[in-house]
This record gives sequence, C-alpha cells and structure tokens, in this order.
Amino acid sequence: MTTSLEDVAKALVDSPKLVLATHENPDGDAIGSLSALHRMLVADGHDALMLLGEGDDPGEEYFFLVDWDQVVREAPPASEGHTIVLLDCGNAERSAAKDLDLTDRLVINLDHHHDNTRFGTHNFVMPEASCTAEIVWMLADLMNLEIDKRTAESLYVGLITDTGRFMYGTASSKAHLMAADLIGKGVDVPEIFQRIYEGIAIERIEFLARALGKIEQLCEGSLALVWLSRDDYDEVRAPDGWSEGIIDYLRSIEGTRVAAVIREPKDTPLRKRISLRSSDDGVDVSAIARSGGGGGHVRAAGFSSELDREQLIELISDGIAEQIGSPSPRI
Ligand SMILES: [Mn+2]
Repeated sequence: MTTSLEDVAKALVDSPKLVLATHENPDGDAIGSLSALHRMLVADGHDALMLLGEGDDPGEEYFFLVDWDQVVREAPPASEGHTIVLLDCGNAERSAAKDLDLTDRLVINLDHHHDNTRFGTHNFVMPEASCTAEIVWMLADLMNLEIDKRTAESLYVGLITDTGRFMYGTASSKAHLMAADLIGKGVDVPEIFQRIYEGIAIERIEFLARALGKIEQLCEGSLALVWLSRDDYDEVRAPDGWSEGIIDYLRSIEGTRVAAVIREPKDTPLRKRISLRSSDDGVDVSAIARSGGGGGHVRAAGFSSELDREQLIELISDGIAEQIGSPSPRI
C-alpha cells in the first residue's frame, strides 16, 4: 500500500515513541537521512531513538553526523509500542531491524529504491528522489520541522554521496535546489567535502592501490571487476568500509558497462557482498542484483551471496548478456 507524504507526517505526529533505522552497512544517504530525521523529530518534542545493529556503524567519516548517545543496538520490545521508521531501506531483510518482528507494529517505510518491497504499514517510495535525504527534506517542509546547521549537514551528506557529488542522472534540478536550501541553512561546502572525501589515511590509499591492481576485465571489456579477499583486508588491516568508492574507478574505465566489487566481509567472509554499478541505462544492475537475492537502483545495486567465484561471475555476466544481448563469455 502506498501512503502520501501527508499521511506519513500524520503517522509520525501520532506516534508517541519512535525508533528510526536504516539499511545494514549504512552509506552516506542512510546515515544522513537517519540522523537528520532523528534530530528534527527530537527537537520537535518527539521521543525518538536511532537503531544501528552491532557491526552496522557507518564509515568513520560519517561519525560526526550522529548523536551517538541516542543510538541503541537493539530495538525496544514491541510491547513498548514504538513506531518503526525505516529509511533508505529497500526491503525489511536488509534493515538493521531485520531481527525485529515487524508484524503488529506501525512501520513507516521512506525510500527511493524503485524495487522497494513496500514492507511497511505506511510506504512512501519515490524512485525519482535523488536520495532518501531528499524525502526527509520534503517531510521537514511539510511538518514544519526546523533544519538547523547540523541537520542540514546530514541531509547534504546524503545528497552528495547518493548523487556521486552531483554527477549521476539523479542530480536533478530539485536536488540542486535542495543543495541551495541547505547551504542557505549553514552548510559549509568545502568543509563537508573535506570531511567526507579528504584527510584519508595513507593506508587507505595503499588499500585502493592494491584493489586497482586486481582489476579484471571480463565479458569483452563490458564488465570491470575487483575481488577483494579477506587477506586483502587483513594484510593492511583495512576496515570493510574502505572498499567504498573503488567501484567508481572501475565504472570509469573505457568500455565498461557494468562495474562490480566483490568483497569478503569480516563478520561473514563466506557470504560475499557484491556491489554493482552500470555506466548507462542500457543495463539495469538492480535486475542482476535481484537474481542474486538483492536489489537496488537501475544504476547502483547490490546483493550478498555464498556462491563461489565461478558461479558469481557467471551470474553477473549472464545478467549482462541477457540485457545487452552479447554471448555470455565464461571466465
Ligand atoms: Mn539512498
């Protein structure tokens, strides 16, 4: 069932207690929209908490956005009657609230993934939004919530990270109007870009060099892929978040239609995490991700899998071949 943003606002106002959560392994939009909505609701007198599962902290560059004393690691029991708000989360299984029984709860689902499964009691899914932070920004206007400087920073981080620093097709005129509004509310643009993209530890650059040294070109060059093994991380003591951004280098290689980063996460090394990007709308990587049990956007998607190397590469190259019609080359 689809809900209007007005009805979402009403449900929020009518909820005495709220728990806000986002998807596992949160990125800039996830943590930005989560921290922004939380801060605005609290300032408006709501009883609201943020839920981040153990091991689901964002990258360190995003820590400054979060009021950590408001973070809980486990959701309060259903008997306490909290409304659950899930942000930027395409399906309930991918959420930091995945262990929660969502039945008999009010669940507000705010998202911009086109393949969102509408798992909530209230679903506001807007695929044309550049980021979930854009939906939160609209909601603030509708509910008359105050966007102070820190809230503006959170929303701005969601915006710049999900639009690839205003580079993707999602960077609409509305997205730029949102940026203008947030700058007017105190966002210091160079300071935020510096916090998110600079001041990088030398070890992280060395990890990037290692990753770039492992690029494979498959499917006659249309697939650029990097496989990051647990050893790649452990040998330089890299946290999992350091793979973020590597995929953009792959996507930028001449001839690439699909970029893929496959990594073996610290907590579940056998259950690989696969990130996919496409360089044009001719390949919908969310369809490939769905065939592996995940989902996402047309140009950015992901899934987790226990398939081995050969099976995974086959799944991805078959998915590409199905869409662009070339024969499916094997490794
Ligand atoms: Mn997003």
